[in-house]
Amino acid sequence: MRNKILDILSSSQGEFISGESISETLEITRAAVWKQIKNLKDAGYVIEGQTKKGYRLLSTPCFLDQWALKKELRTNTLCKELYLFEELPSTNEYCKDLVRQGASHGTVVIAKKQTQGHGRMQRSWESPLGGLWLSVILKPSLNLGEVAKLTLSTGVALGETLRQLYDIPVGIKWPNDIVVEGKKIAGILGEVVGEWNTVHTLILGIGINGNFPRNALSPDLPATTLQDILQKDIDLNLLARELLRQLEKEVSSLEAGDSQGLLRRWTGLALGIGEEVIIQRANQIFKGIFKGIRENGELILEIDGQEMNFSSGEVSLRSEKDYSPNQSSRK
Ligand code: BT5
Repeated sequence: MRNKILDILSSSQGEFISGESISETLEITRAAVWKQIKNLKDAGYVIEGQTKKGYRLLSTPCFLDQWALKKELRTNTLCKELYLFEELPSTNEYCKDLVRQGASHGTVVIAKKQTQGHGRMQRSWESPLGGLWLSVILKPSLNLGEVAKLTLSTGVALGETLRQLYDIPVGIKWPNDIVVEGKKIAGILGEVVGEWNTVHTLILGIGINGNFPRNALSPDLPATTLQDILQKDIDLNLLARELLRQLEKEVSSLEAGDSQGLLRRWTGLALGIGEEVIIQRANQIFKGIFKGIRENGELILEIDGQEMNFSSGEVSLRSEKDYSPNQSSRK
């Protein structure tokens, strides 16, 4: 009923629509209409009511809401199925259950808050209320090697979305940290599930620090939030929609075989290319020039004229100015 009222209000495109006409269309009492409108207002919808004219929808809430998110979703395959939770341990873990139950390509799971969000190698991911904690189930027409590139595609989609919506100087720190002025604002976790030989399923987890202050996170993290940067709350539904649209574009481009395009777009957003960087692998330190990445996402480091490749699982990258030399080093 709630969504039907929203459909009616939004279809009148800003014009007033009488309580009587809503009650007739939905075959409910005027009092029931009034109650639903009150609930919607309490949920953050701004609805103007005038005794003679009726109601009109002025704006949708900026916090996550299923109807508001799906309203202007311009995707073809992503988000046909949407699960939105007040709280989950982890949206990626929830997706794993859905995959076991046969969830389809493009299913999206969002939680307003996560209690056991995680990053790569089971590192913890802090996910307070106000962020966008989202996972997408993808079953793309790609072989396993290509599927792995989708985390690069997600970095591009995320970088483009944040630049276009908020005009902020985001960059990608290899392999896939999304950073503003040296501080992480979003992270990506891609997990391939399923057997060899079957359709490869990828769960793409994306976490964006949205409408909460920086101090809601542990003080030692080099992190920032959109609220801190923009000094206002943003519409999380719009952010999710635009991100899914950009992601769909990237998935299609990879399915069409355009790895070179992906590499070009990734490089355009990457931080530190051409600069001297430090790579730490276990206790070894490698210092060299960050030349870029290979098509498979490996980082190319030039050391004394020789190129070395590093894959993301095992190393961490720092620019030389961030490096504090009180750690064991060999090179
Ligand atoms: C990531 O891992 O950056 C991937 C994060 C993916 C989170 C999403 S949220 C939706 C989905 N459900 C999940 O359970 N996960 C995904 P990694 O590169 O391993 O970075 C993890 C490190 O980032 C931690 O060890 C902290 O140092 C730092 N960190 C933790 N929470 C953070 C936050 N909210 N903002 C910035 N940095 C954070």
